[in-house]
Amino acid sequence: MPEISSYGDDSPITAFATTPGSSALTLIRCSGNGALNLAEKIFSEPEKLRQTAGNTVLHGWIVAANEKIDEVLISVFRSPKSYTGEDSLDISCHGGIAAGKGVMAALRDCGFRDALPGEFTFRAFMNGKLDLTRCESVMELVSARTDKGRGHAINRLSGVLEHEINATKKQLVQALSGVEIFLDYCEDEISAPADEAAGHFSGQRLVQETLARLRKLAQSWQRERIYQEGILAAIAGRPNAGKSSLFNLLLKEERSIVTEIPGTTRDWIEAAVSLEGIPLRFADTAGLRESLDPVEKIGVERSRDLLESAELILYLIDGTAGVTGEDRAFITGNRPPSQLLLIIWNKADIVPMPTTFPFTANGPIGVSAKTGEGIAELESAIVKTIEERLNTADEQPVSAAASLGTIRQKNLVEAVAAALEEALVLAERKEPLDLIAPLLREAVNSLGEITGEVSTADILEEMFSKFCVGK
Ligand SMILES: Nc1nc2c(ncn2[C@@H]2O[C@H](COP(=O)(O)OP(=O)(O)OP(=O)(O)O)[C@@H](O)[C@H]2O)c(=O)[nH]1
Ligand SMILES: [Mg+2]
Repeated sequence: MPEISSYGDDSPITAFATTPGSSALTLIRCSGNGALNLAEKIFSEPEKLRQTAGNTVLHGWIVAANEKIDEVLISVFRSPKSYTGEDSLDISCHGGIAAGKGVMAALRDCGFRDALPGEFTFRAFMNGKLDLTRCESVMELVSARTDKGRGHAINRLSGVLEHEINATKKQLVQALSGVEIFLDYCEDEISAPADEAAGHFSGQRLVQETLARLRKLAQSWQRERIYQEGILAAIAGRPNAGKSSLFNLLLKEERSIVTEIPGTTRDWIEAAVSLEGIPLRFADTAGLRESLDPVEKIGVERSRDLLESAELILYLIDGTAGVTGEDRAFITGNRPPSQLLLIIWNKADIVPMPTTFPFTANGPIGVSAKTGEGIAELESAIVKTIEERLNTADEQPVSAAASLGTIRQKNLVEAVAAALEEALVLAERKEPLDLIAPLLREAVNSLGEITGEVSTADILEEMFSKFCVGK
């Protein structure tokens, strides 16, 4: 097999589109110049394959060295009507490990090479089938963890973000055109259009509008990031407060060890759960206390580090011990400014939650991790706490449902906004237009980078290499 270190050729490639394992079917994808001709060599019906129209399905056998490897269905796509824009085949083999492996070996032997990560989508981009925002949404879709995450990715796959970016770019190009005309006129020493000649940048209003649109878009990332990565919610409290019991209850499985011995949990553990479409990563931590036991000590240190990075802390008070000095110190102490905190009174089955507390904080909510009492209320409070934070972040909601899907897009949108802000400051100061023009050009360029209209081989390779193989 040839050593291919970079994307960019159109040779026939193949990859598993499904993970080989115990399943009814395995799907293998093939694409590239000459892919159909190569496949003829190992298909029991070569003539049919040669003559068939695109978008058809053929039944037959994969045969190698006169041996039937598997009975398959081949979906045939002819260029340009395929995902990649090239001649392509999807081979449905029997599931399990052996059938797929056998077919894959036959494909390699007849000349297909293994696809690089994301190479099919890369080719779709190069052949003008998808812009970069849609390519990225393909990956988002594959890794979407909740229905909402899926919905947002589908929006971008249908081009909502691409259209929004192109619309803002159009506005900006319009603003830039007045400046460019002036600069051209200057070169030719011909008199300029009135506005620009008087030193006024006539596109200020357009730039302001574009900037407002981009700011909304940049804000959408905060919500989007949460749908993609989830929120880290750490359960904290003194030893024996019932953290592991609550963790298990929220997960609906016995993941963490629960005993009546304080200091049971040593190393923190994490598990993913979705609450009303919000993906959460709950972490059970070691009970916070000064310990002489070297192992527990390390566990507590590691838990404290985790608590620093958590976006939400569920702080458990052991109802049977009441609010201790350590509880109060944690609740009223310094924490990262963006960190959310929800106070929980546990063991309410033994000691009901008091009506007043010696601190003000979000909550408290009375629960019993033993009987399940109050857990539904706790789950609603968690969702509400996160939603409130998201709503403050979304002071200007993204009306057109266009939202950003990747940090790459977010960085570029912010770069565009920064350039436009600077351009507006210069325009306000009535600075010469040849200082404003480069900023506007830079902004237009960065918008083009978002959709991939402007791109370099390095950027593309870096981006697609993060995709999974077979996509
Ligand atoms: N009655 C009652 N007992 C509880 C409740 N929650 C936990 N317990 C008991 O309290 C003890 C400690 O529970 P854990 O969940 O292990 O407490 P923890 O906070 O994880 O403790 P460490 O890992 O040692 O920090 C166990 O015996 C639990 O059965 C509750 O709501 N009510
Ligand atoms: Mg524990």
